[in-house]
Amino acid sequence: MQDKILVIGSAGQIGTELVMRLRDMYGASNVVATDIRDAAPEVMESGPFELLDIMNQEALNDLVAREKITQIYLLAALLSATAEKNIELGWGLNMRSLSHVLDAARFGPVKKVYWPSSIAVFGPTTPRENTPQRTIMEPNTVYGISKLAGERWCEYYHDKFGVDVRSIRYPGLIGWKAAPGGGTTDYAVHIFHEAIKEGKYTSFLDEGTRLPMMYMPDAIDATVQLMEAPADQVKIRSSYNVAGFSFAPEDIGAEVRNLVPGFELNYEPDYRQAIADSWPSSIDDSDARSDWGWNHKFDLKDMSQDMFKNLKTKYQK
Ligand code: NAD
Ligand code: AKB
Repeated sequence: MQDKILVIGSAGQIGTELVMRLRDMYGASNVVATDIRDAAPEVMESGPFELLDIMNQEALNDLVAREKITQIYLLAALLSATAEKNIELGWGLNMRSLSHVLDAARFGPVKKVYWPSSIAVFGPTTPRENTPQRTIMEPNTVYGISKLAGERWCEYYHDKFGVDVRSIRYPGLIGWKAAPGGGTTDYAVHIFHEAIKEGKYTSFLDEGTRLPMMYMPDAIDATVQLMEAPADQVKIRSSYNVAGFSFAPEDIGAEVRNLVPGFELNYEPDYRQAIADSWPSSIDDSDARSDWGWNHKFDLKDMSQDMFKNLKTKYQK
């Protein structure tokens, strides 16, 4: 039977790109994009789009039944910086959305669920370099606590109720198609926009703040690769570490300067610095590589060149 896919949060940074990839793979009419706000024109015009508030469990269940949904990708969440400013909404949205979707698979016709976790599950007591899959996890942000709790629920629903739920701990994601949604790693996207528009950028993270990052095409590849893997290759049902490359603001600044001569980078760290300081600098993703063949393609230089080329074209239109 042809899978019918529901994407929740499809107006966001990841959804904007993931919906288009899923429509290429499964056929446009088989991917129902939803959000609480309008999505990018290409998402809304290339296939079905509906407004859906994931806090409304009945609306979710109605849509799943009406559209005969068999797979759900849950992307709605408050990210680290925004959640830290709104604790109740961060915790409420991040936890209830997941419980509504997991129950749609436990009690309903949904066969497979994708839910992203984050490097934010780690905390200040976690080993920072080459952070292992299994290690000390004491996150000290609302977002990180919600992601760690979410991972435990995913494993629980898989082990107790047989729900085929799959997850990746994304690092900071960098893409040119959609704006980032309120994370601590967003500076690595803003820097390209400001370099092209103004020739300078003031980073809200300080010099020396080295974090794990990934270019969006690699993140989308990892996501669909994990979802397509045979179930017996998906040995971790909490969430997989995946890595691309790591850098600090001055490293990406140097790459940007190669593309925009004279580019000026300044630093004004704010409350997001403490969040970044609690996260790993680099990630060991050997389980993802050996279990389902994950391999990243882009490094810092490739990513910077591709981002610059695409954004420059976008601004010239
Ligand atoms: P985003 O903020 O860009 O998009 C989230 C989308 O969810 C938005 O379009 C928003 O309108 C929608 N949304 C909010 N409340 C909703 C509700 N009640 N019902 C339906 N939709 C709602 O986020 P993103 O960057 O696309 O991230 C998607 C997922 O990936 C999140 O779980 C996030 O934690 C995770 N993640 C992202 C990154 C990253 O760097 N982007 C890194 C690690 C993990
Ligand atoms: C954020 O900064 O909140 C996200 C993430 C790493 O989860 N980009």
